[in-house]
Amino acid sequence: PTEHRWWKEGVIYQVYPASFMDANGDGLGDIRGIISKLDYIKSLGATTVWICPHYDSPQIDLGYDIADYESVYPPYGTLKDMDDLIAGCHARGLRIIVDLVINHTSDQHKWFKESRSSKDSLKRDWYIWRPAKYDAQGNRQPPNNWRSNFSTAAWTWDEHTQEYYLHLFCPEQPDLNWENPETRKAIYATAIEFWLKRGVDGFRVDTVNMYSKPEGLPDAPILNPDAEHQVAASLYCNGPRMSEYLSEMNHVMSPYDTMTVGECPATPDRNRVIQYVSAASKQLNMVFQFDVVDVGQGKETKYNTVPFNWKLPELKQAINSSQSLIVGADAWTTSFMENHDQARSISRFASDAPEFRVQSGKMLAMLNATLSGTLFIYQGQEIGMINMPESWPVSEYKDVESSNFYNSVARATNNDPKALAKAKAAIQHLSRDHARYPMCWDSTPQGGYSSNTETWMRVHDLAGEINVAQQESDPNSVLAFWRLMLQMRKQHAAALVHGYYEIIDFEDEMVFSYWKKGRGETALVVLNFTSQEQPWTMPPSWQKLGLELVVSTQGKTKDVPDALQAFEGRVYIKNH
Ligand code: TEU
Repeated sequence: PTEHRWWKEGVIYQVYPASFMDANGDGLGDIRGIISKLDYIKSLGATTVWICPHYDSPQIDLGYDIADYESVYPPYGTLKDMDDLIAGCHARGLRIIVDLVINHTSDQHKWFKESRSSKDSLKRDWYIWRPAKYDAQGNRQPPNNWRSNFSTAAWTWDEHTQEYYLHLFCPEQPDLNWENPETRKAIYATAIEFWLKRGVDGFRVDTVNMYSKPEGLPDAPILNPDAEHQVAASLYCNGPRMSEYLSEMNHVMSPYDTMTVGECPATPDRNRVIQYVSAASKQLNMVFQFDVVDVGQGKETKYNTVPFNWKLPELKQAINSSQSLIVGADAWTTSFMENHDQARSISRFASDAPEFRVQSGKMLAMLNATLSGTLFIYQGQEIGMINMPESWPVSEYKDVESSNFYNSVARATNNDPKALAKAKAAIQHLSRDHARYPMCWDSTPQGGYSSNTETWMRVHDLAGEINVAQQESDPNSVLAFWRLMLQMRKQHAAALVHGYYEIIDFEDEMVFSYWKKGRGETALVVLNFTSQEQPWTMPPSWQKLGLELVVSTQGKTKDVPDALQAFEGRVYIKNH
């Protein structure tokens, strides 16, 4: 990885508009709120801001159901506010990327309204319509057995035109038909060029590997014979024309100095990923692989698991799959553990118990900030925000993914208390809602997020303790430690951003240590993933003396005893 591009050493801070900062006091975040926090984002050491969907939308899937690519969701603000946000970023030397959601639109998009108006509509073929199938008893059945990503069928029957349409997510998110060149042209003009002309610096590309559907839309293999619909990701991800579409899209962006990061679920095959992200293939600059965030999740459905049902070697291996992309290929990669679709990393991968959560947050900061690739931080991760309190009732969970899942269990088991308790435990651990409750800014009411007592999601019970203002004044805070790690990452980019990752202790279930070998310098990272002290000794090839050292429990320091404290992390750096 030699070619230097601005995004390679970038640190990208992800903002979820609904939950970041409410400037107008309506209980929902907005663009003006984001603008008011740009200095804070810059102060972290971030170089780029990623804004989750800001477009006009019925908000069935929190903005990932877009009704108009060229206008802003009115409660968030106006096009003028977006122009000010773009200018505000650029004035501070920050870049800005926005979400590009083009696998599907909202069912309220004018294209879909036209498409559904009649079988003869000029836009009929812009979405994926199919006639019904009938079983032996003459019952109407969808064209295939696919399940959507949100626990329901992937097809919805349209009474008016007597056909089914495909939606890999909610019924309110019909999939666009990418096979139609006219549709692709319209997507590029409205969703991509419109925003590049306004000055955005790139895109996080939603569900980037789902545009090309397999020929004939075949049934998925039956994984769960009791289920009405089957998981079909292996069929609809990475379809036959993906590379063609992405090359075309890349070409549309080529006059601009952009970056793209594609969201790439269900793609365990390294060679497939390399095809998307190798510089030579000119498709995407990098992708988010799912190996890390999938650790501990159920296979057939993510919630079909029990908390902490994973071992440390699985995490090491998962990290290897993204880190290895830069070895022996002209490809680039990403480092991230959180986003708006994932529960909080402290609660999932370490401990959110009061006595451990600060240590856990710092140790995970060290992990994230020492991995190669472009680094992504999700709002609140930098202050160690944790999952929603377990005492909150299921009614506090607002997201369609968790509520559909919970309701499907209730229906399937006729409200069996044991099944519901298991389902509740799963969403308490893994729901997307944990990333979506309001950002905690200070100890004032509503955590400084809003002046309105009616916030769209409930403010965390611990907002008075875990917040930005409190940590700004504490040199031992998670926030202070993230800042230190980001400085260090910049200073030692050769090892930390570009270096090769080599696991030292693959089998160890308590301690995670690895080398990062870069040009001119090597880093040794050691992380204790347990709540107990762990013995550890420096590899014999290394001498303690003369190494630069950062310890998560102390900051920059000269020397420490060998044994690692609970959830302690260390990074040693040696120049060659
Ligand atoms: O997510 C795509 C995706 O694959 C999700 O099903 C993801 O695996 C899940 O949310 C994990 O719990 C993207 C967006 O990031 C997500 O917010 C949207 O809901 C989805 O696309 C549809 O646009």
